[in-house]
Amino acid sequence: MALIACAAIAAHAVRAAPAPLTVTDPWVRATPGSDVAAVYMTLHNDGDAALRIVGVRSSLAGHAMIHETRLENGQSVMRPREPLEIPPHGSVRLAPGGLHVMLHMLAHPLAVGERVPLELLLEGGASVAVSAPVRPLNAE
Ligand SMILES: [Cu+2]
Repeated sequence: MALIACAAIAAHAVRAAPAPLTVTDPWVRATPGSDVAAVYMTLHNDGDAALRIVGVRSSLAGHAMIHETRLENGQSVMRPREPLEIPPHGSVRLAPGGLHVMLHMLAHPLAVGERVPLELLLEGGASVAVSAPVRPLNAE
């Protein structure tokens, strides 16, 4: 009986534990006439262990994943960057010209001021919800 009670408490603790991930200043760059868009934000790990983002989902996009823009042979290219690790008590910035969440197959063209829901999927099963407002194409 005591064993069953312990197992139940442990299962509850795992499910209830919030990920120590703080997301600040999320935003999406509007891309008129396109069904792709890039999402930017700053991620901060408030915990003592590294966090790894292993995937991203959005109800507004058929496919979402973390990309990194890099210069290769003088050309700007985008490459998948998953998992993305955030060191203990460290920050990772997703910003124009670097890391971003790439949204593909958008359900509709994004309007400035609209909010895009995202779910960051962490290694171990936790997830963090993000609501990113859409800013104009010329936003920095
Ligand atoms: Cu991209």
